[in-house]
Amino acid sequence: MAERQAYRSVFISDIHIGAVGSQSDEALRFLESFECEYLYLVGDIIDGWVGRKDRKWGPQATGIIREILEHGNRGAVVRYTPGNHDAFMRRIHGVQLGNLDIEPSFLHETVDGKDLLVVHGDIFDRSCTKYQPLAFVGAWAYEVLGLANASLNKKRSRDGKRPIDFTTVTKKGIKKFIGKATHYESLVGNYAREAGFDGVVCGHVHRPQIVTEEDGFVYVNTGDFVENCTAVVEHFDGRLELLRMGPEKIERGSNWEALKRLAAGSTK
Ligand SMILES: [Mn+2]
Repeated sequence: MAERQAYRSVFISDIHIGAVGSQSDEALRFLESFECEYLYLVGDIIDGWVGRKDRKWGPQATGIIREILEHGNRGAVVRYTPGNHDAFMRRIHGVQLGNLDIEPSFLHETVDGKDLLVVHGDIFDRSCTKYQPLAFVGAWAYEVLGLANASLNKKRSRDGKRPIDFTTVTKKGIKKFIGKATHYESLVGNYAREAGFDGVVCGHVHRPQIVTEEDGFVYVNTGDFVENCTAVVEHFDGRLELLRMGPEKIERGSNWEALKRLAAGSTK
């Protein structure tokens, strides 16, 4: 097997293991292609409806779980933030199994000092929240975003900065995402920016992207392994890059448009 590519961090989401359309074999090929210090599983890794008749748990599915655990055995810190399709994992918050942490959200500090909120992102999706009572969504948002916010405030107080009152930010955020004319991307971004993060890494909508705004805030979406076969990596200099498992090799790009152009030109 070819030598593994080394990254500081790898972010992957939405493999939907067990669901029809999951490109589990590509996801496994990707997981076997690198080594890293931090491996973030950004939700919807396993499809919770896997027990149904139309869902299958194939050998690649077991291979993926084994490969994830092996990353941990090799020394990577593995952080799992469950999504809406693997929400059953949310019931075991706070669990630490060796190098595997399961929490609703994480603070990731890039090597060049950016504080990134890592969260699956379904709480910012109106189609997932609109039938829920506001109070429930509020409590849920508070729980999901709490850990990353608390970690950020801890770090801010260490650096002599004042803490951010994320209860207020979360309340404002809920009003916004229950509201009408807002896009998922801007909701997630606005929330993370107001809560004091320098960027956000999420998944959920299967729209891979890395966008750096004028003020330096970075919106990162890992994409998925159903339609796009993408993931995001952090290099040892802090640079973030979008990867796509192409038919022959891993394609790289700073943004999705560039990757799509690459893919269009690649031979099948
Ligand atoms: Mn999702």
